[in-house]
Amino acid sequence: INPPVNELYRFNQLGFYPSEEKIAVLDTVVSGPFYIKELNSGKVVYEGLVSQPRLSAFSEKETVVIPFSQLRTKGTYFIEIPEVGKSLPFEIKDSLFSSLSKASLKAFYLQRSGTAIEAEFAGKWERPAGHPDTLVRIHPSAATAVRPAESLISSPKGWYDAGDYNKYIVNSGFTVGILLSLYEDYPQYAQSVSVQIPESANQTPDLLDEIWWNLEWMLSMQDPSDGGVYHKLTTPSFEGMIKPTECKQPRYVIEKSVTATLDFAASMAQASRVFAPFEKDYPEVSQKMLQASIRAFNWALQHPDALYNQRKMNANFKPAVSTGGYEDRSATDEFFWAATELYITTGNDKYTSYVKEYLPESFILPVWGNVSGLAQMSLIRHRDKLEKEMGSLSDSAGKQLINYADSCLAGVELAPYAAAYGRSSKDFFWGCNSDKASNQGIAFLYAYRLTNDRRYLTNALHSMDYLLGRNATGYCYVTGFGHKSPLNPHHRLAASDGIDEPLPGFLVGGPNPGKQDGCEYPSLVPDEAYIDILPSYASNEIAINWQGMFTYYVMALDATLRD
Ligand code: 9MR
Repeated sequence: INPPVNELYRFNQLGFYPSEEKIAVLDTVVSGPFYIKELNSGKVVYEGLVSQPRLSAFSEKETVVIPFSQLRTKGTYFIEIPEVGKSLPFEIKDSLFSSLSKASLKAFYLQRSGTAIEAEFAGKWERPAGHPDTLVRIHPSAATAVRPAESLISSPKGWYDAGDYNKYIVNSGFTVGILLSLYEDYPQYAQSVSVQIPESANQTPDLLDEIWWNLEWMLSMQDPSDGGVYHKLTTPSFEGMIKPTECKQPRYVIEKSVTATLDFAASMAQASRVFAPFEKDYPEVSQKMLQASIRAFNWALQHPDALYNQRKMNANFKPAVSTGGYEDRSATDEFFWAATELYITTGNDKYTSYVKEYLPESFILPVWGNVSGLAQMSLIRHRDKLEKEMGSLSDSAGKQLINYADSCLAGVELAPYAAAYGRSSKDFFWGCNSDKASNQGIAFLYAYRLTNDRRYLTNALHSMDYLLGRNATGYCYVTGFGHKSPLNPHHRLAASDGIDEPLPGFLVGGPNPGKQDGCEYPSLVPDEAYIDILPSYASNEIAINWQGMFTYYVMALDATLRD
């Protein structure tokens, strides 16, 4: 008799590396033996005992762990526990993350605004150009004598922010920052990755070509007369779930803000040093970005209180704007990031006082609303060229990061899904798959690079296993990957293209008991509060900042573990 396939088996749906840890989880309690069988022959290749039950810290859920790290032979297998049934098949193989890595970067190409997406690069996801953004209006909140309200500027290209079609500087700067950090941390790897985009034939790595698509747009968001940067380029309200070419609402640039201007300054300073060796394809951009960064930083020094507040803005100016706010209560972390990147790029001591003043007391996971972690990562990364005081600030940032990683590992042996991530109800909120799971995974990778302690690398892999299937919903949270992945992400490009499969390679936001979208979720247990339906923007959207963190995370693992 053939026992039925049972989806209570949860594991990384991409499979396992031959020589790394291999763990599956059963989403219920049994005891006794499990068997790993070869798919074709049904032959038992490994047997072991399931763990003691592990209890969730915030739900009634109990799991058992199925460890089979000693099985190191490449092949295709399934798990079988007599009283439960069989699992779906999985592979043990090399280069586990190479196609996911490429797809995660390629997703940015698919997200490009203002250009036709060609079949040569995107296959069936080709589409005509939309949102040229060559005639963008100055919103009254952004008007000056030189650029009066309703006058026009050109601000093309860039990536669409997320499921919506707007372009927001805060989130763009953050995304560019984490992707540039990926390049700076793994330059050889990044140079070896080609993802077939229109620029692939040039001498510059595809990762940087893709980043340039967005940097070029960002440069056009700086007011040439004073150096301040518009907070966003947006329609007054969100468009419907329609194609780019069907969008008719006017597009505006909205008032300058200190957070947008500083995120711009930071990412431009970082980009300036990263692009310097690629003058052949990008002549003069390095200097141009540095000048833009310095001007932006100076504007921010003169307007430290220019925090974007959409409600206040709407009380004073028309048309009212209801799209993404990316509001912030403080710009000290943005000052810290911008000053750090400007210091690293220029060596100019004038920036050190801000770095000293704003250095936090602990490591802070970088998210769009708090960018300190990007600065801390840059300080750590550039330790060798930092002198005296800056060098010791870098050392303390390194210690803070290791302390953070260690704090995540306390009690991890008893984690119900055998990962540091996902053990606390606080791990689940809007965008948590990136802002917490991927982010923490990256912190483990940093701790590994700083210490060479393999425990950190293993835990980085475990949190990736979590995202790719070893979790409470059984989803592999990346479109187009795994046997159960999101089919209906909140993504206008995917919803309107008439193609059944979503655009591939995108990480979705993840479980979020806050359910701000008002959808009917199957459960409000924190790690189960996820629903794969189009309207669920609070659990099932995609976004460039989330994608940027995820791309860093999967590419860094690929770079570290590929043979
Ligand atoms: O990623 C943002 C998340 O941290 C916030 O909690 C949420 C509500 O303000 O907004 C998210 O960003 C959205 C943005 O405002 C508009 N584009 C879609 C973004 C992802 O949902």
